[in-house]
Amino acid sequence: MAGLPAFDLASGKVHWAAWMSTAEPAVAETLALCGYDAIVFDLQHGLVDPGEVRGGIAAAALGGVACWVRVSVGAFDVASQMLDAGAAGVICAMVDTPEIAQAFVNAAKFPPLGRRSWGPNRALALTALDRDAYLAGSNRRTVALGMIETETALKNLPAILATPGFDGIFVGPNDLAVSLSGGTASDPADPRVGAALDRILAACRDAGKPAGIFANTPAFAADYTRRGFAFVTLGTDLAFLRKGAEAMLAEARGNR
Ligand code: 3PY
Ligand code: MG
Repeated sequence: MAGLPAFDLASGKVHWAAWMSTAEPAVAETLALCGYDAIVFDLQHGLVDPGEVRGGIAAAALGGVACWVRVSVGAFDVASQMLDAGAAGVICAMVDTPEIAQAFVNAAKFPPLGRRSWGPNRALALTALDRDAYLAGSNRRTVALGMIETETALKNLPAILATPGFDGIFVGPNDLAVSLSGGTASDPADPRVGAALDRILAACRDAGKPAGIFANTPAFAADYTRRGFAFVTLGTDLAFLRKGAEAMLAEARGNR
């Protein structure tokens, strides 16, 4: 087998991912055939546990796309486990401080950058690499993105980005709206969120690191690519299902 495609966020092209709240292998496999560059499985707000995500990773990877997993802040051991299971990258929620960024890097990167422990059992098969080749390229190949989604994280952005081994930012615009509104609103169209996005993109450019973002709708996604985000996610799988099911029912009824 050829192994997984490279996932190079510095390439200048926009990478599109489908976001999954479930990890049903047949759904992951189907989304892998839809033209997305990657699939993100969500262990923070998703409806799944790590065992189910392992099955989803294998199905999507065999469908030829890179797999990512979002973990909750503090669940750093789970980040390592998902890389061992073949994830190409991990996204950690709520990275508010450089200390959290360092703890995340410790889990996601082998020495000398971090303290990831050896055990990439499934990843060896899915990448088609032997032990030496996997270890030699792992810190470059597996990507660790931390989520900026609070006012505190914005304040600490330069220090977070300066963490060695911390590959870049993934923005949570919904939580950012909640945080910047003092807990009174969750609308990513809030101008305070727009201003924060410009600040994040400028800091990432200064640090030479890429920025990704979760898009609630295709219209938000178009705005984010115009602004310069390198990695944009659409979804969730449940939203894809609902939209498709509603559209097919409306078409079948012929608006009667
Ligand atoms: C956010 O927008 O806050 C997210 O975490 C997206 O999943
Ligand atoms: Mg969030």
